[in-house]
Amino acid sequence: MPSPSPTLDLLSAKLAHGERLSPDDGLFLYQDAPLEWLKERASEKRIAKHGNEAYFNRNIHFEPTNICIYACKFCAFYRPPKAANDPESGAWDYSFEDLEAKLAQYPVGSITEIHITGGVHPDRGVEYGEALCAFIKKLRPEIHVKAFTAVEIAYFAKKSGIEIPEALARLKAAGLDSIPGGGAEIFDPEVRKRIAGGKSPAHTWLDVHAMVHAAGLFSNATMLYGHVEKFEHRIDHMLRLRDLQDKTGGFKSFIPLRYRNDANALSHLAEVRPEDDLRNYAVARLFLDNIPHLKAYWAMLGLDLATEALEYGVDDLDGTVDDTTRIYSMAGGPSHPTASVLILEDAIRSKGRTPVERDSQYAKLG
Ligand code: V47
Ligand code: SF4
Repeated sequence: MPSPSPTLDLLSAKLAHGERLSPDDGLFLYQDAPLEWLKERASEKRIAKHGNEAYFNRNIHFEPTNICIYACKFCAFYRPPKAANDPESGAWDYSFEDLEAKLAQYPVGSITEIHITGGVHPDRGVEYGEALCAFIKKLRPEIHVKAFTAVEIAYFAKKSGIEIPEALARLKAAGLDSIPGGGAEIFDPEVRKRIAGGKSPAHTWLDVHAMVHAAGLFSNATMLYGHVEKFEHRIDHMLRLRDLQDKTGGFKSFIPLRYRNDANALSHLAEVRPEDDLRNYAVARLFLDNIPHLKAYWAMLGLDLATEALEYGVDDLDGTVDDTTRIYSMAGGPSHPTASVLILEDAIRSKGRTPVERDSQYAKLG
């Protein structure tokens, strides 16, 4: 029987031999590959890497402030510094005592990680980041502190008048364990300018992560998609991550984030369809071949679609979250994102996978 597509046959052979896909191959996958074919190839790759297991962790988020010097167009979360004292503005700025009260809700052993990201507050340098990490470690030394995006860290260093490696060394000494993948958005300069004009450029994000890895810490990487970018921009984004990962090996997880269109300056844009999300996960699994874990962040996507994504190359659903994030609920994600361990385990089992609780470095727990 004649083959439906010589290019698909070629790509199947490349993947079967563990050959790396070129940017043109990646583009073909986005534009022309049937979704069923992508699902099968991505599942083969995730099984080769992780067997039948799918991961989750027990975590909470802490978003210290939504006051931000930047004004990314896709962001429903930030409030400008002038809103800080306006009770009607929706701005917040939590104290360390607020954080202590939040942590007190979680007995020792009930969470393994705190994920901290927030607005880039104009007054905060590295001293703030150090104090926050040290405060958490003093209260709860057993909790992994995954904190501050590359954008926040670049600003800490600038505000304190020091180089980024020094800022990182100080944060690490104070208790920082890893950094999250936020702030990457889309690296292409034109698209970045249109959606996140003013925010630090792609090379700063990549440089900060390279320095994080050189400091002996690991990090994650995100990609915000489904707004004004084209498929070539997504490929360019993943290519830059793939190149850096070849050099440092310091990324643990890649987290594609679908643009959500509630209450922000790009709300006129429609969101992409669930099948586009699934295609994006599968392409990421095949093209971005050197970042071990592919995460469907259910608090952004909804648990049903994140569960479906387990069939498209995803091996991690993130964590229990427990209604501690507002970045997505303010932009159109689930309004009170919380999942018990049982809910996450059931979701994973519903796809015939074995649930595995992990720590922040993906060591298996229990
Ligand atoms: O960089 C903001 C995104 C990111 C919207 O490392 C939006 O484990 C969609 O980094 N629609 C921050 N996305 C969140 C983040 C993250 C999340 C989960 C896990 C990890 C990890 C990191 O949130 C921002 C931006 O790309 N974001 N607004 C929006 N309207
Ligand atoms: Fe600020 Fe981050 Fe929102 Fe951009 S995405 S406006 S940097 S909080």
